[in-house]
Amino acid sequence: MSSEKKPAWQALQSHFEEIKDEHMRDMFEQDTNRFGHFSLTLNDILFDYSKNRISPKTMDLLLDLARECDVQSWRDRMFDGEAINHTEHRAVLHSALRNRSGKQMFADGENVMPEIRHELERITRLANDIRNRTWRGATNQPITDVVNLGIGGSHLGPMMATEALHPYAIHDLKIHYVNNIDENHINNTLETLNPDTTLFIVASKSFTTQDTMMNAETARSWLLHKIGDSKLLELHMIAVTSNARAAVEFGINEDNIFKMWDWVGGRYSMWSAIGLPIVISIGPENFELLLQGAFEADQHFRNAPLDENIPVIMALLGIWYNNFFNAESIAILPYDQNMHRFPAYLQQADMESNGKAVDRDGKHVNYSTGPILFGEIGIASQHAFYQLLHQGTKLVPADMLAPISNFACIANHHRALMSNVFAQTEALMKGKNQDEVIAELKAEGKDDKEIEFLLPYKLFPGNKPTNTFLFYTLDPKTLGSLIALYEHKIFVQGIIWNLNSFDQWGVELGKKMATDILDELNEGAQVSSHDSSTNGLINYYLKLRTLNPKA
Ligand code: G6Q
Repeated sequence: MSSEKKPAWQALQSHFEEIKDEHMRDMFEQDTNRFGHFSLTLNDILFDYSKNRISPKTMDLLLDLARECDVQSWRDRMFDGEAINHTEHRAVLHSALRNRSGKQMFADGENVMPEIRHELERITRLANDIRNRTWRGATNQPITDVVNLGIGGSHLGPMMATEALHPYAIHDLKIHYVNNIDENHINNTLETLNPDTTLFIVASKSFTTQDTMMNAETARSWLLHKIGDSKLLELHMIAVTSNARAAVEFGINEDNIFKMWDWVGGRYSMWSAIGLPIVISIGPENFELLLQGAFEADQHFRNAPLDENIPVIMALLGIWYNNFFNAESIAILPYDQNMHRFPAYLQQADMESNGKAVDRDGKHVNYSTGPILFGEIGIASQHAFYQLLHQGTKLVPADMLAPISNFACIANHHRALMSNVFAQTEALMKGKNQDEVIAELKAEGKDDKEIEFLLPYKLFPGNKPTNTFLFYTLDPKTLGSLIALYEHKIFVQGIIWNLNSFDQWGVELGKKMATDILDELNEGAQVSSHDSSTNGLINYYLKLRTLNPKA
């Protein structure tokens, strides 16, 4: 049965009519322990969801929806290694990569744990060799710079995590990321590097992705130009891929190829050897803690009752706004500078997973699915787009994330930071009403005419929902837990929308067309086979490109 025909969905629709105009201000007044009723913890992570437009009845109905959509049995099917990615006939087992239980996990009837442990040992050895300077380049110098060449799922996770865990990074080793086929990216990166002390990781599950392969070829030429002998290339280039044959053909030594599996999707792969830059940066022990944090979130997701299950609640709140309030977007707003790529990471995880309009039965859905996810560092955003959150016409539910303490912790900085977190969630919830605005303007000495004029501009409607995550500090374990909570939230929403969250056919069309157009650009003759806009753009490009003989 399609999701919106479920009895709980219908009940939520009627309940929405009852509650839609209620203000959270009143809800907080009516229930003085609203925070106690609507907050949960996982280790030191506090999840406060009390500033949402919900009542106990809303939560009961949303939980009914989760039950009617069989969230629990789908969850078990995922952890049991069933091929729930049905369009690609694949299991979805990123949780196996961080399975610390000592128990077996299966894909296609095969226990995947021995291979996972084996690869983890291999990346640990490699990372240690680089970190303790045992790994030497062609001129016997230690590695000072590691460049990850990858895109999408082979880029965003490691980049986000190395940034987030910067305080745990080894100091005399720099990690760089190149994902863009635009030559500016690799050129700007190579400009600062010395081939003798640089190691490239070609990170590509398929080892066919145009962007990554082109960057890998440029990197290989740059290395060969300096070190000359192609046999020495193996000291400067390694690969992470499930296509070992292509990596060997490219010139990478078999011993330096780290494995990926079909049952890990790119955007869920930072826990595998794709996380190698993270291991090199923060060290194997810290990487194990990252895995441990994710494992603990997995355990929570598997075992906590639905009404105490953080990712389930996160997902249901998202459904509430997306499908009943018709909110189109969500904002991810970390109050930790090191989390500056966290929104970008979640953007892929969420939008590539649930940005779909065809359900598991091949039918076009007639309800809204994955939201537009955007975000930035909270503090910077306050001075940029929060205006729209506070006074715009759109409802944008937001997640705020903040550490109670951080590595450098300077009290005046950190207390000021935290005061902003608390102030923003309160301001978004409460808003500012007419009486408050008038009293404030009077106190400023404004006359009645000026007050009447300014009043509409100074009103804040409030009733804007936020979730707040507070955690002691952004250490590897906490980061692992936070990411896994979001992964499971996305999973639960996919189940409720009856989607396959683990394929991504939507990225294919543009890729294929780009390949065909590249042939036309290489040929260089004027084109007429496309629509008039595309013909016009290509022909304009071909004309002006003659200005630069290198273009
Ligand atoms: C992620 C997607 C996609 C993928 C990239 C890179 O889930 O599948 O973002 O990770 O297209 O693919 P390769 O790792 O195969 O180069």
